[in-house]
Amino acid sequence: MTGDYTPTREDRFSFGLWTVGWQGVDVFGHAVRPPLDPVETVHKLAELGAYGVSFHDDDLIPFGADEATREKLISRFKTALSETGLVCSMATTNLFQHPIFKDGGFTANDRSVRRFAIRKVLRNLDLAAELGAPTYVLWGGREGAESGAAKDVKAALDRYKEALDILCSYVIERGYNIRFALEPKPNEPRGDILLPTIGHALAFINTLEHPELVGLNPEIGHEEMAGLNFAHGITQALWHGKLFHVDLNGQTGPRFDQDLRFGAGNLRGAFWTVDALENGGYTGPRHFDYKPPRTEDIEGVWVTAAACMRNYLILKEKVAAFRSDPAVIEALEAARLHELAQPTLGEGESLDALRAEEFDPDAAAARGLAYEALDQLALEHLLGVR
Ligand code: GLT
Ligand code: MN
Ligand code: MN
Repeated sequence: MTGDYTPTREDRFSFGLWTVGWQGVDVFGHAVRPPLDPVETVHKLAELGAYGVSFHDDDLIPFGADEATREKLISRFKTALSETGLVCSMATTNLFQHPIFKDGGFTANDRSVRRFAIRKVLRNLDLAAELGAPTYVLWGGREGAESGAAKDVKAALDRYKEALDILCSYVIERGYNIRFALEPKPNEPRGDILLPTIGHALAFINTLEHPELVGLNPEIGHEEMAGLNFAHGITQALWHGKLFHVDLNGQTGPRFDQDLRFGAGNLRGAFWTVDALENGGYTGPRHFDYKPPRTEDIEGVWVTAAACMRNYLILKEKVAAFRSDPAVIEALEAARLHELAQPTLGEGESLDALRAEEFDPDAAAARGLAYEALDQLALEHLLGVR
């Protein structure tokens, strides 16, 4: 154990303005904290060791603000970025808060709402390009329904695709160096949300005119709400070359979206998530999307932000120790991981050879795979006894 879990810019940690800035308004209660000035957030995140910040248009510029206010707020934000060296690592659009989006943005039945939603995204894309954000997230939390007949799902998917095709053409036409990342979620705030999981979103991307410009921003909590294995999900996204961004947080099983700090909730899942990111070729920001609980004052908020990064670094160290432990290397061998990496047919081998092969299924079936010994080693690394 090195004991030094101080984040540096090289760790590429980033936070959304809306995370530490969450005032605690929920379905049952009022705000518990005063608004946080984005400029203060930028300074504090830089001080804590983050390298990037992300934002929704409305996090920075209140919905409906006039042009002069907008310009002033953008310029203050830019100054804070240049004073601190923090980068704008991602931008996104708020298509869920204003009542106009109660039936969604891109897939609202009301055509005028869809046109307004696209206008809102285009406007913030210009700002994202100006601030140098390489990734533009699209979380369609309001794209969905509470009841069966209210949404024609095929038509809604046509409109979703149309919106993405328009946005991709726009960034190409403008020469922006921006890629889109869809963020799946199964439910909440809508009863059922379209593109509910990583798998649904991956399939959808294949229908687009510019699939190369669209990838994913999966969130731990969102996949776990659906009972899915996050490490497996992001590994498949990486396998498809589609893990453009990631939302790290904590969740305890299938229930409402908890947005706990990273490391809280499913800790074993967090261990395998860090393993998947660190050893799976992910090079993007380690972005935290969580909500500091309503119990905390602003001091407590900064405790949670620091803890997200610290927990990531602790887990990163544990994962590295696990992967380099000679007992683990031996256990992986015993578990035949090297065999899985081998193609099932030999090079140039015919199916005749495969069919003619002598094989004793009972003998093969009797072999244990020793996975439990391997998993116990992982658990002991996580528990800190190895
Ligand atoms: C909202 C949501 C998050 C998304 C954000 C991006 S907004 O806070 O709960 O999961 O990542 O739009
Ligand atoms: Mn969430
Ligand atoms: Mn998210």
